[in-house]
Amino acid sequence: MSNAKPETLKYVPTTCPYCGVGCGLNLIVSDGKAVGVAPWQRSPINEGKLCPKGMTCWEFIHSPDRLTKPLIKKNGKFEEASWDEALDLVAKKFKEISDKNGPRSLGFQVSCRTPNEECYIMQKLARVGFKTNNVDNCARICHGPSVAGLSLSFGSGAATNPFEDVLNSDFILVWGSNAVEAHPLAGRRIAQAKLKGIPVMVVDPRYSPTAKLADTWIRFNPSTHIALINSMMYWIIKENLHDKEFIEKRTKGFEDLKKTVESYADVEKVTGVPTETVKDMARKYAAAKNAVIIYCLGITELTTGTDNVRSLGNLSMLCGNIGRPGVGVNPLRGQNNVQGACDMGAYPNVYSGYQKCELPEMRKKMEDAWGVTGLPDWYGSTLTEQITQCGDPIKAMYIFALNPAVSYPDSNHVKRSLEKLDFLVVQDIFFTETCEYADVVLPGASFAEKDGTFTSGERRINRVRKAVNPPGEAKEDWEIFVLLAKKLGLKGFDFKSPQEIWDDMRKVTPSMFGATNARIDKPGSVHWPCPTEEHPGTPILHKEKFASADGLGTFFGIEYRPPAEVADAEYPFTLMTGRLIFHYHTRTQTDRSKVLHYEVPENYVQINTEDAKKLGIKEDEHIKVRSRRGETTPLARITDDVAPGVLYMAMHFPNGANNLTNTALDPMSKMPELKHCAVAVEKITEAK
Ligand SMILES: Nc1nc2c(c(=O)[nH]1)N[C@H]1C(S)=C(S)[C@@H](COP(=O)(O)OP(=O)(O)OC[C@H]3O[C@@H](n4cnc5c(=O)[nH]c(N)nc54)[C@H](O)[C@@H]3O)O[C@H]1N2
Ligand SMILES: Nc1nc2c(c(=O)[nH]1)N[C@H]1C(S)=C(S)[C@@H](COP(=O)(O)OP(=O)(O)OC[C@H]3O[C@@H](n4cnc5c(=O)[nH]c(N)nc54)[C@H](O)[C@@H]3O)O[C@H]1N2
Ligand code: SF4
Ligand SMILES: [Mo]
Repeated sequence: MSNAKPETLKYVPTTCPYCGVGCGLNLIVSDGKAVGVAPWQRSPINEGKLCPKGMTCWEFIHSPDRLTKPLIKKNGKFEEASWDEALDLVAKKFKEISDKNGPRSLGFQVSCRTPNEECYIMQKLARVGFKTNNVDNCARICHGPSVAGLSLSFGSGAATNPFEDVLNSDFILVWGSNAVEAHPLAGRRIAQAKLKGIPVMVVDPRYSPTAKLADTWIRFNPSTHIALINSMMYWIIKENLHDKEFIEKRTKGFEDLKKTVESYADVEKVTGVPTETVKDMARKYAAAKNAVIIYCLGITELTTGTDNVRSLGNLSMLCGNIGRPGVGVNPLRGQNNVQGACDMGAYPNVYSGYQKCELPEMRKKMEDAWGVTGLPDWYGSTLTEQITQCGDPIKAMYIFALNPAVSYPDSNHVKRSLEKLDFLVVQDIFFTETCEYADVVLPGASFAEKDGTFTSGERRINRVRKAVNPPGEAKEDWEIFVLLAKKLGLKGFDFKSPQEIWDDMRKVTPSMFGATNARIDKPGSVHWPCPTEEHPGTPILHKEKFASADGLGTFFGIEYRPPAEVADAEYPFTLMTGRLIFHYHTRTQTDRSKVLHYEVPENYVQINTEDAKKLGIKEDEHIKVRSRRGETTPLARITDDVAPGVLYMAMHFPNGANNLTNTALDPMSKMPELKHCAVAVEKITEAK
């Protein structure tokens, strides 16, 4: 906190703008400026505690680098423009391109960082204004496989239980999640559970900080989840430890699963895990009265993402671990509002509340509510498909609070694609690497400068409150969409506040109808589904029956498949990518905090001691890492936390991990394989 005089301080309770835990905090305001953060003791989520990112989230707000005026590119150079000029140009170009080339020629990329109200209004603008379903959000490259997989298994794509519920469990299985660094205040619940004596098992190819917290750490070969889970299930069935009553009453498809897992007794060759260890994992999970699974991107960001998620669904149902306190399958949702962006219908095939665009009765309902005709029934292009389609058929794109030039796979491909567009709008709070490719850059407002809601990973709708004004001429993002809709002559966008947008959404969304503005204004708010104003909200899903049409959970027999690109003689290392506690994604915000920048100022890669020795690589020297798609030169960090042949690099740095990653997609969710590709490592010689 800076040294402002205490008598002028105002405390504004709001929600952390970073991860999906959704911690409550107070922004401290003095003379119209955010000057610090103070704990908000009444938040039931974090009970007054915050991680380093939450504590420092006030620092970027008044950064001199903030965008303060609209920018228009003229003759290759950006020039400041008025709002009228910039929005007239956006409206004209989008209209022209859509009139000439049709609805598939536009791409709308929606953020997961911004409030629900802004996600909702952007997808409404795309659908009403341009009759396109080319609308997607960055859950696609995050927990898209969770939405797809859990919907198939349980009928709903969301986490089943709240974070603090791990304290009611008898066994905590953490799989492909580094919660201690990526969701520290959910990680705190796991640490609390451990102190209570509840056993914690972490399954991760890397000895991550979360693995270090566990009672048991299981190392396995990267991306061999399905083989390992199938083998656990083989031994659970073989030793008759499965919950027959649950299987019979509440599920279908068990025979298919049983048949599939029969060939998975011994998976050591594939997974690297000895059979005795698998048996032990199986017994521990099955013996617990209540066992919970917590997972994250180690499961989802692979071409087998949806199948990995369904495999965890299989495991939980096999032991009856669904529908009560202390059990469940919980994806730790990533961004502050990734749950919300999906809930709001920023998706190519659903409206808010996952109401399907393909169903004529749904389209009719939305057409009546929105006062339009001809809403599209087709499945739109996903986030990374839109990138591949730049030039043909996509000619114009609107990127709202995303930084694809750094965060999407194969950065060189992303940049080449963006160059093919006739017209690109980027709406951000900073001039990002992606802005370079824009024709118009629009300055939005940060979380501290507007009202609204973020929905956390436990489906809790948390309040975001305006504490300060946006800098210069920057505008609240929802307002930018209202102004643009006016320029386009659209009806149904005459909103005066985010609360009015929320009510517009509520009216058409049965699962959220009861979550009124008044209710979500209270500490603790409400968890959707919340269909009526009297409904208490739903912290735990699938209690009596699953959310599927027939009320049953579905087992799927799933065979193991290797990743799209595996190490070979030319590219002998497996690269895993992920996060560090001190940075958030492309660092636009965290790197503008002095504290966080100081902790990790430069990119590095973890390499095993033996490998470093063989290659003559020393601690903290720059090395070259190459893949079929590009290269990067991070510092080397030598450690046994990664196995020989495996590297780990954070995704935070430009021209870093994503210069190397692969665009191959999971066929079901269209998730790119961000967590696995083959690379070569070279020492950089003196002569260079
Ligand atoms: N500090 C910080 N916190 C964040 C974010 C951030 O940028 N910074 N981002 C937020 C977002 S959007 C998300 S989605 C979450 C992500 O949260 P996490 O998924 O927990 O974070 P990651 O570090 O990406 O990956 C987790 C772990 O997956 C492991 N892993 C497990 N199995 C496999 C496998 O088979 N193959 C590979 N390659 N890796 C495996 C890696 O070793 C890594 O430790 O974090 C959120 N929180
Ligand atoms: N290799 C590899 N790549 C990955 C991952 C990985 O694990 N490995 N993880 C993937 C995952 S899970 C995710 S979620 C993505 C994240 O990818 P992105 O969402 O592209 O990353 P961010 O840096 O969070 O970008 C958000 C942008 O929004 C801006 N912004 C923030 N708040 C506001 C606001 O209120 N208004 C406006 N207008 N702008 C705002 C920020 O300045 C920033 O530029 O990255 C993915 N990429
Ligand atoms: S755990 Fe997540 S929500 Fe909580 S303070 Fe840290 S980044 Fe913010
Ligand atoms: Mo994410």
